[in-house]
Amino acid sequence: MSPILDKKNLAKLKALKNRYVEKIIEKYTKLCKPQKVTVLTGSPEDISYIRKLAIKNGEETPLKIPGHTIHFDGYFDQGRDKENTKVLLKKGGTLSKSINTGERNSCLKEIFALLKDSMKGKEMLVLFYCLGPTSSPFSIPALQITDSAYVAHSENILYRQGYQEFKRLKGGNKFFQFVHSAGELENNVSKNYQKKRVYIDLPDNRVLSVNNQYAGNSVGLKKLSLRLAIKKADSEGWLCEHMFIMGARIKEKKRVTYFTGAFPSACGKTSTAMIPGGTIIGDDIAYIKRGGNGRPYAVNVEQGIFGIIENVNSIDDPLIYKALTTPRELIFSNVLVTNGRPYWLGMGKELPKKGVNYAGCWKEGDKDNGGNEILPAHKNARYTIKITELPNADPNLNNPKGVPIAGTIYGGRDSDTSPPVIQAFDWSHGVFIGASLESETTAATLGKMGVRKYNPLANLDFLTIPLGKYLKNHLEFGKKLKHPPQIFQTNYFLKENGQFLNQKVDKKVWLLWMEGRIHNEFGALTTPIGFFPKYEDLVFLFKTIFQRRYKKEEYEKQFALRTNNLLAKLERIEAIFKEEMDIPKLMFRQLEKQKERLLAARKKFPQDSSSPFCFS
Ligand code: OXD
Ligand code: MN
Repeated sequence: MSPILDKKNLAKLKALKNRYVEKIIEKYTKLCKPQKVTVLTGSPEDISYIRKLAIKNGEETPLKIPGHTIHFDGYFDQGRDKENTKVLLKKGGTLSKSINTGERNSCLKEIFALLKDSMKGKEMLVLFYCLGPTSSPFSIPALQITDSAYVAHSENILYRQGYQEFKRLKGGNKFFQFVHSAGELENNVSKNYQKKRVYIDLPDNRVLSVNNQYAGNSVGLKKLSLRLAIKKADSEGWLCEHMFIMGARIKEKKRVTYFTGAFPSACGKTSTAMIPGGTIIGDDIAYIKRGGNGRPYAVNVEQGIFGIIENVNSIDDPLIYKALTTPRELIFSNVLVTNGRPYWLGMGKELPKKGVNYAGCWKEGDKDNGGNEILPAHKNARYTIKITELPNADPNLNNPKGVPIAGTIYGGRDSDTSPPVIQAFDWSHGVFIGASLESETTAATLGKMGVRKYNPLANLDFLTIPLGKYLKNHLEFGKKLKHPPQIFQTNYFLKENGQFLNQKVDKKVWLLWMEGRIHNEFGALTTPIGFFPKYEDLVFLFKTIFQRRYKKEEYEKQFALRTNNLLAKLERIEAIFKEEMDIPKLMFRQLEKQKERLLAARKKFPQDSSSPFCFS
């Protein structure tokens, strides 16, 4: 071992009795040449050390409220970088058209060259975590190497500690590894952002990431581990999904019904997981396995939230807003800071006209080099918090067995096609609904916003197996379940003349309708695209939940069957399916059947959109 690993740190490493781990540390100490290596075991002292180091290094600055800090990512590092994130493949290997890939040998050569000497003068942090609850059939140990105390601090909040899990490996190599360097820094942000690279190396269960800080690119256990776990799930027969897990609770009936939900980021995912009256297990990534009783069980891979802060305000997200404005451990990123207080877009307050933000010292009207106005806070600004800091944390958050899933929701940002909520006819129709998900792009990824993009199961950005194989796995997983979850689709973003047709809070009505459907408490209308809620049931739900009169005109607009738009969507999906390899035949059959049903409806009701009252 190298002399930069002192006795104390060496002892922590040696206690694991794991040659694989030691070899990895040796390899990257030699390559990245840090000034010193610190091994962290997740003890309270080590956790506190990281908190302080992030501040000492200037990666975070304390704010006025105790426990709160602010971190800034570079101006060009404000979202997941799809272009520079690649799955490495052997020469000649292929995946789906939409998955960004690179030739393994040349990409490894490139990234090792970028990592070379990248930690000179810096401290290498070696951390051990567990994806999923500890001591559980779901647990995957994960080793993180990074030169960023902000990354380590974020992981200490977002993930369960895993030093003991590594001991349980008894010298084995069944763990994921993540190597990250922010690279050379200028004003505390990665200077060489043009050389930002995130390479996913499946054969070695590792991801290498360099010249970035934004957590979606740098925090190994978040979206980087998702890619490795999708491959692992594929080979072991379970599902790894970009899904929240939440419990819908009906107090009077003492009933909890667990849902998973896949939404592209910034499309209402966290706010659905946080619907008032329910309890949250996770807002982003779920592992799902078959239980012995024929039901699917899910765990949250994480224990915290790296949430989008835009529009979090005391009316729409009261619990998160309260947590963000009272003392506790929490990291803000890329918000505006003025006099030690954080400000963000849509917080329900007037924002100061100057302060410090992701562009540096900022004042209203400032423009970037391209002449674009710099907003006070970034649209993808975030907060990082432990779920247990929220009063609605579900009691089963850390249950090693997971929770039984009765419903799955697919949701996208769709201004003109799908109604606010529908139920699939059955599992394979539900998989088809998920496989046809489209969504308008948001600030969570770099690039233009508001462009309609295909995003099957909201997981396309993270797939490391061909789309066809991924869909086949879903179909088979459901087929083997005695009690497959009911599948639903939601759309909170339907518009008319540029105005949203729904209020944000309406999602609670849709959730409780879905919950009631699972328990056979509501009827439904059979339409060409699935089951629709009946008007009278929604009247009842709006009245009991919000004491609001739900008008017939609202229902008719929201639940109109937009036949032409739905048919146009099917055409787009069919073209995509045809370009992919091996899309299961069943998906094409579902598509054909849906098209036939829509054409039959158009014959009967030839106008562009038909009222839901046409169906029974
Ligand atoms: C996220 C994302 O941060 O999907 O969850 O971008
Ligand atoms: Mn996500």
